This record gives sequence, C-alpha cells and structure tokens, in this order.
Amino acid sequence: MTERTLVLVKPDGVQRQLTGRILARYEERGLKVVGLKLVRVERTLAEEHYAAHREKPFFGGLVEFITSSPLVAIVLQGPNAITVVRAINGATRPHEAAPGTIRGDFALETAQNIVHASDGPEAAETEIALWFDHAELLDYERDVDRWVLAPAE
Ligand code: FUP
Repeated sequence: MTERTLVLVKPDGVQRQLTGRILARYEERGLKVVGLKLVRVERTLAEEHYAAHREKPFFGGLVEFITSSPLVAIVLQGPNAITVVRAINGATRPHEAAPGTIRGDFALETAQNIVHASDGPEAAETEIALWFDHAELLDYERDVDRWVLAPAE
C-alpha cells in the first residue's frame, strides 16, 4: 500500500553534515520526496511532536535537543514507506541498530540518534499535518517510477 511518512534529520544529523547522505539513502531505495524543508523548531512544536513521551524522564532533554539547532523535515512516499523508512533508520538505540542502517552507521547515543521516522499510519498522518502545510506537500509524477513501482494489478 502506498504510504507517506515523516522523517526528521535531527540537529545532530544536520550539524554533522549528514543530511545529503541520509536523504540519498531514502532516494536510492526508490522513495519519493514529497515534502522537504529546513526548520528552526519552536518549543511548542517540539512538545507536540513528542507528546507521547511527555511523562518520560528524558522528555525535557529531548525537547532541548530537538530545538537546539535547525533540523530537516522530510515527507517520503512509496509502497510501505513507514516500515521501509524505519528499517533504513535502524533501531532506536544505536547499539542495537544493524550496520548498514543510518543509526547503525552514524550514531552511538539514543538521545542523539540522527533521525526520526513515524512509527505507524496514525502517527504518520498526525506528524505530517503537524510539520507541513497541505500546500507544502507536492504530488508529482516521476519517470523512474516505471522502473521502481510494479504496475497496479
Ligand atoms: P523512535 O520511534 O525510534 O524515534 O523512538 P522513540 O519514540 O521510542 O523515542 C523518541 C526519541 O526519544 C528517540 F529518538 C530518542 C529519545 N529517547 C531517549 O532519549 N531515551 C530513551 O530511553 C528513549 C528515547
């Protein structure tokens, strides 16, 4: 099923100049970029994005971190995009992330694990609406889709 998912290249990824390499991994897989921007994150947006973690001990640090420097917000589209992107990113805790994943290759700390991706269809819908205006999401055809996507049955 075609899905859309939200990815954040968090401040550590941007500061470490990994944005291009990270974006390339999603593009090379065949996923389509339908939204993309550099964002200086307001505290209210950060708190809303991580609302599910409000009661956790790491919540304060998480909000501090995500607002500390600009991040890159991306919406990716493709078959099973939510699952595919989480697999590309690797496990939340980098010491559990397989080599070849973004976290398995670039991160050591859970609190600075480079990327965020929506963890399910509901989260994806909520998060995309939180980070992007409708007009910022572009629907367009790619010639390469003939080679990336199987014909509809
Ligand atoms: P993920 O879906 O992979 O982003 O992971 P979670 O939603 O469980 O966690 C969200 C963010 O909270 C992580 F990216 C990093 C941070 N976190 C911590 O700092 N410590 C923890 O023990 C768990 C998560």
